[in-house]
Amino acid sequence: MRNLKKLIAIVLVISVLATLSVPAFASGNANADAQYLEKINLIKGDGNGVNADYLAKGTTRIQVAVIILKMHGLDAEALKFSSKENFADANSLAWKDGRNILAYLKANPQLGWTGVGGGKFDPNGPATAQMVYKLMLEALGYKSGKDFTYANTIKFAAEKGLTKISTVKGQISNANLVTALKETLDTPVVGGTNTLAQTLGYEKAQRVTVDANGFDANGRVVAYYGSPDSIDGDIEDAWKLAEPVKFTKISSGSTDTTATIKVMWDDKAVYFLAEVKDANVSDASGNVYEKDSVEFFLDQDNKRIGTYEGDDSQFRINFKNERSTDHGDLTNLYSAAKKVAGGYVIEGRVALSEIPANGKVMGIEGQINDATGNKRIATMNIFDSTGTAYQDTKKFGQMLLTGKGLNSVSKPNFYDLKSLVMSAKDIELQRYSNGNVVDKLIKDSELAIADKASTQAKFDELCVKLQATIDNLVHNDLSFDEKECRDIPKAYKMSDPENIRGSIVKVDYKTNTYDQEAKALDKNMLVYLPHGYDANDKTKKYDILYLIHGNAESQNTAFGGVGQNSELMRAVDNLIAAGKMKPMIIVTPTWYNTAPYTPERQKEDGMFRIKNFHNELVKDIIPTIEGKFNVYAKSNSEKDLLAARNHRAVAGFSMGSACTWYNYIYSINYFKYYVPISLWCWQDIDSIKKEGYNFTGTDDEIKAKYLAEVAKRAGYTKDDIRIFCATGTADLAYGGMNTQIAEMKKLTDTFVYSADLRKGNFYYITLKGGAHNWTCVDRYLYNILPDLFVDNK
Ligand SMILES: [Ca+2]
Ligand SMILES: [Ca+2]
Ligand SMILES: [Ca+2]
Repeated sequence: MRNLKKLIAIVLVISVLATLSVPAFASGNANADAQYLEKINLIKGDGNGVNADYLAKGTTRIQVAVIILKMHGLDAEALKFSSKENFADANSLAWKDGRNILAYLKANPQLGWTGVGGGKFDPNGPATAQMVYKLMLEALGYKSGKDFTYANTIKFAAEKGLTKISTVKGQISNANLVTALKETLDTPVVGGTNTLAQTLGYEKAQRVTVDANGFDANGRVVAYYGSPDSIDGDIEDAWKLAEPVKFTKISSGSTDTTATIKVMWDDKAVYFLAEVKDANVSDASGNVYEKDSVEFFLDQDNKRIGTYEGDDSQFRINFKNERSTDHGDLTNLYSAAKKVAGGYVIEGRVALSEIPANGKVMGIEGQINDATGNKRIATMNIFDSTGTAYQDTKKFGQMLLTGKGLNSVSKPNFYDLKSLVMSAKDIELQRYSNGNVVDKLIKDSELAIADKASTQAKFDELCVKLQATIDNLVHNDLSFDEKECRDIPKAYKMSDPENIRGSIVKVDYKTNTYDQEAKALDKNMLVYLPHGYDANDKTKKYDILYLIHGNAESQNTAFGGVGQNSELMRAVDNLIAAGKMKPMIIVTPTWYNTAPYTPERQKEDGMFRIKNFHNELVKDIIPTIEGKFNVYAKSNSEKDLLAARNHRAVAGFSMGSACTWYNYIYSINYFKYYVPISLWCWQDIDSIKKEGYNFTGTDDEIKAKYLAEVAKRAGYTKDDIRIFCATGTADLAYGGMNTQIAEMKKLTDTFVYSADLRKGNFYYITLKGGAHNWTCVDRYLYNILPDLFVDNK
């Protein structure tokens, strides 16, 4: 029955046999019914679509024949049919392909089209109510000549509930035809309770009514069951089933750009099609979100709690199909982009972890980033007018899944396998003793994808095998100086069961501004405690990491808050459960003195706060935390805290990375491990001179020498320091970190560069395409955290 939905190629050529006396609409619902039938491709109109003119026209016999063939899924076959045998008057039909249809009907008399006598069909002749109801009754499974006679058609049809056009005399109009088709689709088939629409794969002939912007009565987007033939940026007929939803919320700026999005779903995925009308398309900016792009947000379980959970995602795809995300697993996205006249099209597929069903509601949002040159001039959303859905799932709206019929099935597709192959190709297989197995499976998968005869079962089998092989890669003993940056495993990203899940607690503390005012402050921080942490078990001690956020972020950025379950927490819980990382306490303080989103915060001197945060960290935060939890420090006296240096690490992202370097400079006696992510050392050359250091060279040379000298003056050797750096090639910090780290690499008595920790104490991840966001930070930490505290006795 798929042909039914798929076929659109037929343009019904209708000679205007102007029987203008027929009423335009036999029923008040003809318009709505016509739209529905157009959506399911039973009618197409006559070149200008299904409009009032079309509906007012008289219906011909050939039109009815085509629609009946469509209902039986035979239209494609019939259109291509070729035979010398045909009705005598076939050539009276101007539509040449239509003559194939006539030949097909002639060759298949069991379909009931025996003609009008004299070997003729009279294709342009008028269709009547009696004729249409006869065919409708046959579509429902009743047999003409057995269950009813032609003469008795109208009466028999009425007994079965088909009455709406029974009083129309002579030629019916297309509006009458629509009415009869619709009432037939809503009627049970012979001997059953399912309607014809259900039998043909439509749950209901009723569409969910939506307003002009595409929302239902509850303000939701409606997704019908269906899947595009191919994720390629071409808009196939399957998309006709979907309602276009407009981006009506201008969340920033102003623009003439307009856009719509359509959604569909099947058993494995949600699909979206965004059509953007944008006269000025640009990807000149260095920031992914400032290029012309579409963002698609999904919260599968519709909890919309704020923090992005494992089932939540935000994917950004620009007009060149460059993909990025602030939250979510890009391997769940398959997308295509196409530039078209006056704009661009994005077609995408998001693989589901939740099981979809009719009636299920998911959280959804869409955003258009409209660029001109290297600037984003406006953003447009479906639901959110604040433009902050990228960090807050509460801003999403909702999407109703519907339209799955009794016979509906997902089309076979290879997209999950294709995505997995793409991520498998990024693995440096030479590092693993069993890497060749993955390599073989990649090749097998590519062959299967290219083979038109491959079945869904084959794709699924390869997917399972390839994933299992990747999960079980075993490092060989070869030494690698460059650190690999593996993606967080899908299972880690998505799942964090209670029996491995840690907890987040909030800890209050007192501090002060550590400036001339020395103003007293009450602040709080979050503390991640690994699964199984038992406050009463003083014999089990934990290493501890202080993790510092970036600009405009907060103590909640990394873990989301008490009771929440961020991607980083899922990765850490899974790493610890798998024995790949030591169980550790992770503290996320804030270097801001005021709450997020207050005007006061905007006035804070970030540079000063970053440079001086070591005072608060060492004098207030560390004593509070390490006097409270089961750590290696015997007490929170300065002496005992210093003695536990080997069990303490400091990490930070962006401004937090600058802060991490300052903690190296000013608190090296407190920390053995440093994880600066996406920012270089900000210490200025004047300060270095004022501190009594007289190095020469470029700023980077001076900083590198200074960092080495800081360690030496404190009495530390290369064995007492570990520095694990990271950024991405698309990160604003990439250039600045490169030049500083290149100079540090030269100072080999302090900084020994190697990711093989048997050889070195210092490495630098540079993730290809990695940008300045927490998706990348989470991935760096997934790779770096297993290297913390492993060399401690
Ligand atoms: Ca397509
Ligand atoms: Ca969710
Ligand atoms: Ca633009």
